[in-house]
Amino acid sequence: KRVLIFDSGVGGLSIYQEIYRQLPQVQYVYAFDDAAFPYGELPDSELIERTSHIVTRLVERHQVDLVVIACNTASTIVLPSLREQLSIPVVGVVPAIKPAALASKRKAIGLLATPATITRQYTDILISQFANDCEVLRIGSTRLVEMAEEKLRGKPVSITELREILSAWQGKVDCIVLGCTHFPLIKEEVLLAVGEKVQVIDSGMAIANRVKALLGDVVVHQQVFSNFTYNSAAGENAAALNISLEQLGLSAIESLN
Ligand code: DGN
Repeated sequence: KRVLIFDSGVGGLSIYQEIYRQLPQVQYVYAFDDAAFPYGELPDSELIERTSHIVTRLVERHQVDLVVIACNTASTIVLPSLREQLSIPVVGVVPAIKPAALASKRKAIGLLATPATITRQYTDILISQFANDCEVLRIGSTRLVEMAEEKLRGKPVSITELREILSAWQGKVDCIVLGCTHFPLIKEEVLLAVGEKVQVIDSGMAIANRVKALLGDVVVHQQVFSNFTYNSAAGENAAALNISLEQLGLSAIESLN
């Protein structure tokens, strides 16, 4: 079985790690659209068009059995059209509002995502469906996405800068939703910056469970695939990222051009 994981940048690697933990015998293709990064600033129509184009092409090229749109910004808008175009399961990643609402004792949640995700109708619906007994304070930040990318390229995250971005939450929330797949990559830094006892929730494990259920029992015929293809729409950042990929135990870079 082969799974395609797609994001605008390195964020989807946080989702890949969770899925791989549960399904190490599956073959993975990782694709990131660094030509249009960051997605949190793109108009909706362009985002839908780009992701449909790239993902349908990759599905065909790599003959995958399942797609994970490992990007909240894309998932909260492109899933209906992608599912219409593809005949294989498409799993989206959206903010983990429901588990956060259940976990929050003070009924005060912080949602950390991209500027696009926090204003999406999809997000409003999630909140009114699962967290209408909670106060949900939203922070949308592109800078945080960049900081996660920089971390994977070897630049340390500035806790002071992070603290400033998160300052509106000081003492107000007891549960934080990481509503962008880049953010689990800087989870420790977020906890440090918040500096108090908060629970941090992301969507990784739920996605891995869903992928496992959809793929069913993966039969391994003698051969174990640990092959991982790294796909970049523009290819320009691929070389810089290769170091981190090696650290993650991944290999192979392929350009989409
Ligand atoms: N990783 C993406 C998400 O989960 O929303 C967004 C990153 C970006 O392109 N801004």
